[in-house]
Amino acid sequence: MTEIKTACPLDCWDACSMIAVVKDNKIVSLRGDETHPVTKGTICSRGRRILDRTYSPDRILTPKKKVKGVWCDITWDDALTEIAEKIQHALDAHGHHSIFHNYDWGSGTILKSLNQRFFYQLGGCTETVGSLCWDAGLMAQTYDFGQARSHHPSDLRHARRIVVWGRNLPVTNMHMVPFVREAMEQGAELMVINPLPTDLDRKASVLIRPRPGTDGALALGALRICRDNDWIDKTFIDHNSIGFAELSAYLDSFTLDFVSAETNVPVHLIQELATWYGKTQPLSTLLGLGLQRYAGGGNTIRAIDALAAATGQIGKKGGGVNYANREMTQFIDEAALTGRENADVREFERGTQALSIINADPPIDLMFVTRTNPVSQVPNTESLLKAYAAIPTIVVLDTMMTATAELADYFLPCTTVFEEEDISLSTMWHPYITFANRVIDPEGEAKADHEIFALLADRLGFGDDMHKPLEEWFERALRPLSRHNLGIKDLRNNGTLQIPLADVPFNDGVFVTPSKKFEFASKFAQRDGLSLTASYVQPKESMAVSNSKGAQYPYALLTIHPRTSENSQHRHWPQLPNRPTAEISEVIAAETGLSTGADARLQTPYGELRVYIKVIEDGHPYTVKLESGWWNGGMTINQLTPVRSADFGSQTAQYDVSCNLVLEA
Ligand SMILES: Nc1nc2c(c(=O)[nH]1)N[C@H]1C(S)=C(S)[C@@H](COP(=O)(O)OP(=O)(O)OC[C@H]3O[C@@H](n4cnc5c(=O)[nH]c(N)nc54)[C@H](O)[C@@H]3O)O[C@H]1N2
Ligand SMILES: Nc1nc2c(c(=O)[nH]1)N[C@H]1C(S)=C(S)[C@@H](COP(=O)(O)OP(=O)(O)OC[C@H]3O[C@@H](n4cnc5c(=O)[nH]c(N)nc54)[C@H](O)[C@@H]3O)O[C@H]1N2
Ligand code: SF4
Ligand SMILES: [Mo]
Repeated sequence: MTEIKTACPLDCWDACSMIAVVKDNKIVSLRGDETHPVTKGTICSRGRRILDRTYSPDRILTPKKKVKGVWCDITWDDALTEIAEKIQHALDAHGHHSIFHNYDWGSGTILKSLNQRFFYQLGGCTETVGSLCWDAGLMAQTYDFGQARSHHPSDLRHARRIVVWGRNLPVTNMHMVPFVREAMEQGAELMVINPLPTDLDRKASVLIRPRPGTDGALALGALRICRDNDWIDKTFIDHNSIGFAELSAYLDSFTLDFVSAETNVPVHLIQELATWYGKTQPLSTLLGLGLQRYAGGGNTIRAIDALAAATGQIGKKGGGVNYANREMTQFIDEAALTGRENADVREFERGTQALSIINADPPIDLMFVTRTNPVSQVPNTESLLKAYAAIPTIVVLDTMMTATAELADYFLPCTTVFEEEDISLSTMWHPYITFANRVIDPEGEAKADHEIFALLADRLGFGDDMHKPLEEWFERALRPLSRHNLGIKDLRNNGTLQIPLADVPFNDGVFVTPSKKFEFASKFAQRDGLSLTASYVQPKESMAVSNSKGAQYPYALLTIHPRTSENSQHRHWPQLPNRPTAEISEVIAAETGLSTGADARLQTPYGELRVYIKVIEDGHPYTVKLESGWWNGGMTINQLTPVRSADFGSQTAQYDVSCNLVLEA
């Protein structure tokens, strides 16, 4: 038996390192790596299930080609030769923009950037940009701070109060929980702001259940109270920020009555929120991604940034508005792997890709899908299915059949992390990267993505560019670390390496904005056609919620991240339910006559899905919870969601949707 260190590649806050126990080229067990400074030996069920997926009977281990609607076996040689011919044909007929690389972050390791390199070496391609995930918040923090940065996890112990604002911490970021517990053992208090219950709520001394999509009004209302009571940090405002006067002028309309009506939050809790920020030092805000998936999602994050900055919570131990850790990207040179410089790329936003495909000129001849399952995960499945039906050839690289692969013409089986050598990192939270050793030889005929693309490149005449020793790619990617005398050798030796970032971002009072100050008023935002300061943008659909009796869609629908699956990846463990479960409040149960176990139709303006009902006791009374990621027999959760963009970045607003529930006759 040997123990080999590897890492979880999933698109997750935690980026755990793992230890695989191997005997005769077979992994006999998998556990968390006790030596990881943050994740300390525990992994979640999603990480564990990468092992189940590796050995699953459902895994596809040979290339497949669909012939007259039926999947048939094909050799690698034939599959790659046929696909290369199709690429050449598309290039000759319509140029490189007719080849569409549809990718996302289903696996977040460094070498996956080589997938893009292949397409750029064709001269360019069409590729997906924008985000189903976090872009509105990233953009907001770029306007305010210059970059989204997070405190080192261990810094939380300095916080006197912690506000978990729209992050489902025990489910999506479980390794943060011990840090919260430690801070609380030292006396910190906890507030949770979330329309839906979370497992953290019982630890909280204050719970706020806003109407979905209205947190911007809540933050601005609290800031107005702080300003009116002089609970603001004048030194920070005068010396380290610009634009507070402009924001302050806008705050007057955020009266308690207005904010309470808008957010459904009682007046005393708005006041409580203001005292938390205004009268506590230091207070740490742990922001999630859920609250920016609305029409006004970017402005919501700017409003929360402003509340924390004006009350002096920035640049201090135990403070910060912790959303993401984009500073990490300065040390990982992705561009050195993608080689984009001379490529001519046409960009389709992920969320609006259906329309872009339909209207494309030149048209899309060939679509490659890597590291994503868009049919399940992109809002408004119906429009996507129509668009994909018009694409002559679809090639999917994956390990198992997915809602998207079902539509493909070729399925190319790729390896799991255990069968590859790579580097895992996350830019969502902590500053540690881990070397993922190759633990076993690939099962069946599976190949790593970069190998598949290198073999295709051989057939198109640029194989030399893609077939470099992996060490060379690692060195190129980690070159920025050399200014700290660190590199791939240190990573290999240590297994896990800390990227040298400050534990407390902006502790010198210097920001990376154009003014080098925190920008309550951002000229960059204005340049992008947005308001100078944070403003409140109502959600498009949930305003009808609880306001209009008899509305066709009287409830808000939140399709949040699933507890036991990474997006759509583990939706069939332990067993694929024939339909998903919608959690509803007692108020909705009373209004609709639905009870736990009932079979219902969940309707939105965009589609309908049969669901089972579970009545829960807590949460915003007019909000329905459904976990995303479920798909089955051509049905997905996203058939209920709209093609809608948030205000900032190229972010989808898939939580900004209303619904109704009807008992199935
Ligand atoms: N178990 C599990 N963990 C995951 C993932 C997974 O699929 N499963 N996915 C990973 C990925 S890709 C991501 S992006 C992250 C996401 O991590 P999170 O941001 O924690 O998760 P989300 O499900 O996006 O939404 C977070 C919370 O936002 C709340 N929320 C929704 N709307 C509002 C609102 O208007 N106001 C407020 N205050 N709260 C609101 C939801 O109720 C939910 O509890 O998780 C990662 N971790
Ligand atoms: N309604 C609703 N929709 C959502 C969300 C929501 O909360 N609600 N969340 C959004 C968010 S935050 C995100 S990040 C997206 C996620 O959207 P996706 O990234 O599409 O999500 P996954 O379901 O994780 O699909 C990843 C796919 O990549 C495959 N894969 C994994 N590793 C590799 C690899 O190394 N190579 C290749 N070729 N394939 C690999 C997996 O098997 C899986 O099929 O979904 C978004 N969609
Ligand atoms: S999914 Fe996240 S928490 Fe789970 S093992 Fe992977 S990195 Fe760790
Ligand atoms: Mo995400």
